[in-house]
Amino acid sequence: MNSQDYINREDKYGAHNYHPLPVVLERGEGPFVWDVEGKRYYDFLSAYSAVNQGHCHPAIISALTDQASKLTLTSRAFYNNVLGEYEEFITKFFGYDKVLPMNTGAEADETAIKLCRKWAYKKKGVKKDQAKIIVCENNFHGRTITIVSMSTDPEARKDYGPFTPGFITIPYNDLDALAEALKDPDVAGFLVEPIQGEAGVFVPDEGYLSKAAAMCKEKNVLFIADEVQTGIARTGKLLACDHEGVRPDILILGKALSGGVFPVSAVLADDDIMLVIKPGEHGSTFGGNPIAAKVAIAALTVVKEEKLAEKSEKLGKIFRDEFKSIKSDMIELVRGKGLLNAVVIKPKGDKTAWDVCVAMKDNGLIAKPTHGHIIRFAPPLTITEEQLREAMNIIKETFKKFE
Ligand code: IF1
Repeated sequence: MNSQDYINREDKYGAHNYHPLPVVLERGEGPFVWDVEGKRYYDFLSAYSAVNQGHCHPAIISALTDQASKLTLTSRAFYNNVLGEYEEFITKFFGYDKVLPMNTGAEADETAIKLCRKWAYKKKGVKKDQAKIIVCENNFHGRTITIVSMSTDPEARKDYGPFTPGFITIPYNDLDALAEALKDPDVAGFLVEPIQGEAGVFVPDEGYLSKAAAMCKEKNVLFIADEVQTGIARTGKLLACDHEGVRPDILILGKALSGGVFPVSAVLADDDIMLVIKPGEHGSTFGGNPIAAKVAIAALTVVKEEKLAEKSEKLGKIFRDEFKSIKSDMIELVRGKGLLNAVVIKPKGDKTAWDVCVAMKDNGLIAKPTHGHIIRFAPPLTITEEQLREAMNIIKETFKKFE
């Protein structure tokens, strides 16, 4: 079978909820992936920042395989010998009293919404079913009905109504709008991405997060950071909130929490918030399973031992400087933090960001456009400086072809 055969088979038997770049991957190692024809690519998407530790990191894979041959799942109906080890590890790693383990980012966001609402009724005294959560325009927090109820993206919402009530939408990076929304006494929380990833890597103004967090504190509103994509060293710090010394009341993690080898997500908070959820009031079959627990410990250990946040900070600066030196009338601007970057593409004739991505693929580097004209560049944080510069050459050569 060749790539087209694989593509045709997926088209026939799989739902058409994606339009992937025409490349069929078979193997991954570190910053590289190989297609079924044996061609090697630099992976500059990292599964949307789930593979920060590089593909198939040996320490994470052995944690996965060791545990998988012992005990994979007990459900939470019983205790097991691994969950508590993970709970202690991750709460100390991020500095919170407690963790509520889930599987996907969307589940973690849903959990944070439920936790915030219950806290509002039990602790803040908001009237039953009146709790509101402030969210930002162009947010992305997942794809469940309640989460798309918060979305301002017509494509994410079209024909999926009716929607969950209780959300107030404000412009991102706008403290006046936040101040206005915070006047509502029924507001329970402010759910925000420290950098808006899906929207196109929008980095807010310096001080936005710290001022927003302070405004929430003053109004007894929970500051909820969705670090599913920006967390785990991606932006040059362990958490994107760390750039401004902000400690979220509720922290949402996912993706690279497992190094991309298993669905693992988590919600962290202190006791005064987390303990409003009592036994039987929330849960998940796989949430906190022994494999997820061991994999997450290994994935976080790699982040610390390989100093991935420092690497991301250093290499991100090199990436943006190198990109700014590329002379191309298709490059409008490059923005980002650490190794979460995006380039805004100006179409040239009928050539768009998609054509640039296809050309980069032919030259050995894969990335994908978002919102038509923005290309996200997010390699694994384990990429070396030499490899990054080699990848930059591929990008430069590609843009030359469009001159
Ligand atoms: C897809 C986007 C990125 C996220 C944040 C929660 C979630 C995500 C900040 C939900 C997930 C993924 C979803 C994936 C593509 C990717 C994505 F383009 F869709 F928006 F990264 F930007 N919070 N983002 O970014 O986590 O339930 O997926 O584990 O849906 O195709 P999930």
